[in-house]
Amino acid sequence: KIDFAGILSELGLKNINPAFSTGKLDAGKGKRTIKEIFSPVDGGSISKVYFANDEDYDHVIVTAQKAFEEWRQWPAPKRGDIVRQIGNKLREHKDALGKLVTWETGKIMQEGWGEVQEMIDICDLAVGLSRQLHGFTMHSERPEHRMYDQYHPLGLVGIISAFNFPVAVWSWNAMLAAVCGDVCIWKPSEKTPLTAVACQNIIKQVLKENQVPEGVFNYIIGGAEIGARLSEDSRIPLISATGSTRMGKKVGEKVGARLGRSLLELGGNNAIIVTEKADLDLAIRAIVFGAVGTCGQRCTTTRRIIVHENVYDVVKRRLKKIYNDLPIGNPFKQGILVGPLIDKAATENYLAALKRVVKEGGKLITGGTVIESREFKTGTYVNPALVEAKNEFSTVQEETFAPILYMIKYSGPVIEAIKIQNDVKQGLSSSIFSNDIRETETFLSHFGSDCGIANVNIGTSGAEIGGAFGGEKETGGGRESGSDAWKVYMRRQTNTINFSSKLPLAQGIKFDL
Ligand code: UN1
Repeated sequence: KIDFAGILSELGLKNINPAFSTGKLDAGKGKRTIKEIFSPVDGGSISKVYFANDEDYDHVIVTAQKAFEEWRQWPAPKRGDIVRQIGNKLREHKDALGKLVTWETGKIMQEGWGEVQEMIDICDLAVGLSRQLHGFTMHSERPEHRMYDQYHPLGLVGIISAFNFPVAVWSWNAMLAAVCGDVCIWKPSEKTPLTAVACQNIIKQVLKENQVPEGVFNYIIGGAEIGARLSEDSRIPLISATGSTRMGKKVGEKVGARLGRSLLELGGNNAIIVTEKADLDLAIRAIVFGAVGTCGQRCTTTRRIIVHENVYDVVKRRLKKIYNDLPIGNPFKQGILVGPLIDKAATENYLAALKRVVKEGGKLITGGTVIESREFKTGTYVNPALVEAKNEFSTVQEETFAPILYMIKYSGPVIEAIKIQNDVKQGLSSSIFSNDIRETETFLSHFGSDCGIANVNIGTSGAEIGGAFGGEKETGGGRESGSDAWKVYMRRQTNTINFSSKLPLAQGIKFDL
């Protein structure tokens, strides 16, 4: 039994929740629309939220600007200490926040908790990073000169996040940005604003206890118009956006027009290559988790498998058997592996894509139907689909945010499979299953996978936060999370210092006055 009222009260959610996080404006005043948020799990109402108006937007930005002036004066390890405490608060509320994620998105509880764990992990990474924001030192060509580069706080960071990872994506950006000395303005997906309000409520006490200036962590609830305003706003040097390629192109264009910086993490069309040398037990497990996990709504979801002709039939048989038996249902129930899609519109997209691919010559092997019964009245529960298809079908070339797995056959050496894999517009995640080092190294080489993530004997989804996360081509080129992804949140400065009594010029230029 889930104590829903308990979750709302632990996370400080009210009957109607504020449209933004800062300032003295009473969230109930002024002209604001109210949106009721319904759960994809059972169609029931969770809570309500105000949408921000124009005045709210300006208020948040001005508060954030003021906060930045102060926050950048805090030593980075002190900022890291705030993030450490935020991580601990998330540990305390992991259960409730994970359940709210499940409630609002429909992902299974294991994944709801997993998402909060990802937030905790990035906090830990950011704490260490707060003492390691280092540049290089170089040797100058001039005598008695010193050269180095350093990283300074950048300013305001706009974070536009998607419904499918409603809280983790915020934390990857916000925690790094915070230790870098930036302040964040988070626009969560309008489909999942309550988890955002909950995050703010969780961290509120830490911010207050430590006298962190008001406006270092902000959220603002609204639709696409808020995203557009953030993108056009030259007070915001960096916009980090996660979502569809269509959305990313709009954001990228607007940010580009003012020569701002953008970090784009957009659609994927991720494939797993299964060669004749694959350990099929591992491959099948990875394919199923990658394709039906989160009901096919991760940007890293496995959308295509490219299977060698000699093992194709056995892979198809085994997948069909598993697909016919998938535990689909209420994501709060233990043992359920596939929850609902986010809303009815997603179900419609799912059905439309299946119809299109069949028209193009694809063959539906199993699944592809909506589950309607007394238990499932929402129209959001579907049977994941397994489809035999060709890579060149226009439907296969697109990312459909639903559990459709396209099976594609290849023959000949692994390079043929890699060619098929790369022959899409997106470039996020990829993987190969093979125990042959020649095949796996070819896949990882400069003429191998063209994706931002390339795995061996691991599926396409479920990346750890220690690595840089993101992809190439229409995926947008941005990198979040680990490795040196923090650099995008700072401005770099090169410094040359002369401690000699002369003024020699670089390149040996003579300029005698
Ligand atoms: C996303 O779907 O936007 O690698 C992020 C993964 C997760 C993150 C997915 N760690 O699948």
